[in-house]
Amino acid sequence: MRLLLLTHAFNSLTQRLWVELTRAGHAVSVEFDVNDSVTREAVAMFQPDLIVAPFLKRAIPEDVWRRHRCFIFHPGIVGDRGPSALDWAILNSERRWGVTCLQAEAEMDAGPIWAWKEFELRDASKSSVYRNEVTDAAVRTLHEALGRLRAGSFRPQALDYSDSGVRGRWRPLVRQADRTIDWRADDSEQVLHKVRSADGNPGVLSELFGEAAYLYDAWPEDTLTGVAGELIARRHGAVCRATVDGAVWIGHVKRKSVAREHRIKLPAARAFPGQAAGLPEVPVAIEPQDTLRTFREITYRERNRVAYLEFEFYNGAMSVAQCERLLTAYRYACSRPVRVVVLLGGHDFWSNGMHLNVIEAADSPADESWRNINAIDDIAREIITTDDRLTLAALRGNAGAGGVFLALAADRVVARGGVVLNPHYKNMGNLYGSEYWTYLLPRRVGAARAEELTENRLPIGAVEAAGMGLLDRVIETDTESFVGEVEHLAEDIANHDDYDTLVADKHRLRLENEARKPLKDYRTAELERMQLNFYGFDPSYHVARYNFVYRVPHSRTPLHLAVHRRKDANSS
Ligand code: COA
Ligand code: THG
Repeated sequence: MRLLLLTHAFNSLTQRLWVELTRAGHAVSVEFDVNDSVTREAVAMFQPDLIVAPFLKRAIPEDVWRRHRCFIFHPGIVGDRGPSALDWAILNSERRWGVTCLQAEAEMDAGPIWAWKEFELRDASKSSVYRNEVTDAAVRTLHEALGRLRAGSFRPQALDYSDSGVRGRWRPLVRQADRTIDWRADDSEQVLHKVRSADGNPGVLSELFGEAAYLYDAWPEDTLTGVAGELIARRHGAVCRATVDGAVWIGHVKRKSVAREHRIKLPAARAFPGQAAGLPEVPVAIEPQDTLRTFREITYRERNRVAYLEFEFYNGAMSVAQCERLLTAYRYACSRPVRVVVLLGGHDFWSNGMHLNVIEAADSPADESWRNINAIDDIAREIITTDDRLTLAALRGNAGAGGVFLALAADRVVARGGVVLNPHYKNMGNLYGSEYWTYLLPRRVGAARAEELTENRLPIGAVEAAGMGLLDRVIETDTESFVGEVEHLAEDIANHDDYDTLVADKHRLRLENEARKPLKDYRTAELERMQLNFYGFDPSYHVARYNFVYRVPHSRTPLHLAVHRRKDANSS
């Protein structure tokens, strides 16, 4: 079929559906929902058999949905309607939630239902539920709906609120007043809940250091206490605030009442540098000695001669300081009597490369970019040159740009089946990229494929990635069971009869490669190009980063996605 993905943005859900539909053999094109006339134009050009809308903020025009069937993917159970589905599900502490595929009609989200799936609502942020449970359920819903459409005889069910099985209902847009934190009354669980219901967007509007700010990235704290509402500590980028029954950490904030150039989401201590400096820095060991909860981005543990490093960096973005801490943690792992070091990344993202928001906020974004890329390169080099044990990158969540190549630094790379990779830099203003990608990518997929991947700038699914050798293996589970599977795999490697041979082979291969072309030469050549991106005459990278960080709305769909707008587009 010819499928048009009509969407507000090419976000993680849209990318996953793009991957699934392409894998199923459909001709897929993408149009951003910029305005009605652009949508009409796209439909006229592509002549889709079906329009798929995974992420829309506006109504599809009547002439479009009357002439073309449109599948809306709504992140709610049957009967749930409105623009804040997941926000309400979290605020109302729903136990089960779901995804519904309905056909667009005049009344928003009230059209006939083609398919739906439910899942247990995990205690996590809105965006985490969206990137995991909602995305996996949407994929299953999509395949079921397409099967029914193909079968021909299926009649979609009209929404009927008199049916006792219909639990959902219309809910309006969540207002800030619906989740205002009362620091003198709300306990820690209530604070966490409210922040999670609004994380990643729009955030909970509260106040910090006496100034209005949106809060994100909240973590529980089981030890520290203080007078409710007072800021009592800082750790790395986060600040700790006392509640009536304990305290919570706030990792990221966006200041509200400042000039536009300061209104971006940043680590809390970075957004309020002067004020945060006055708080006591409370250190934490990377190796938990108890089950007490606290803010800890990097976690180390080991079992049966395997080391596990998790790095729960918000949005997968890695600033200079975060890279330095990760490098220290990696070196610690390599100092331990372990045979395999597993790099688990974070729950939602393995890594998305350098921290574009922190770079944007720096006095000199060019200098900060330079420091950031070097800090990531230092980690990549340390992993590549680890010659006395084996390394495994295990991707629970997506990776993009430098984050993908950092994963390739490990000896083996495995991913959860639902993972989507973006192994390219060009979308960020023609960034050349580093992370030793010119060494790591061709040796896995060959020079031609490497060129294709970096030029096409398309997402690829874990299955396709494994097919071309970019990954070694796909593990088909959900995010929650993935780590258990990885533990089996890592222990198998550690206990393998040939373990010593594998390490010796790896060491020998590295020496051969080094003799052919020293690792530092790859880095030098990549960084020469990056220096041009950062300091050269062409400001594309700085412009693209600005647009990305400030979420400047798209004015058109890029041609690598809008196949129907390409001059060469005449294939099926
Ligand atoms: N630095 C800072 N923030 C980043 C980031 C980075 N490198 N990568 C992703 N993010 C943020 C996004 O801004 C977004 O923020 P939000 O909290 O305001 O929503 C969030 O992470 C990702 O949201 P989501 O909608 O799930 O992402 P996506 O699936 O649409 O996009 C990527 C995934 C990787 C394709 C996209 O985020 C991207 O292009 N990132 C930039 C990658 C890059 O160029 N890195 C620098 C080069 S090393
Ligand atoms: N039929 C048609 N178009 C659609 C849907 C449909 N477009 C997408 C929509 N379903 C699913 N998403 C939304 C998006 C917004 C709203 C409801 C469902 C909504 N928005 C408020 C408004 O427009 O006034 C304000 C929201 C805001 O400001 O964010 O109610 O079934 N044809």
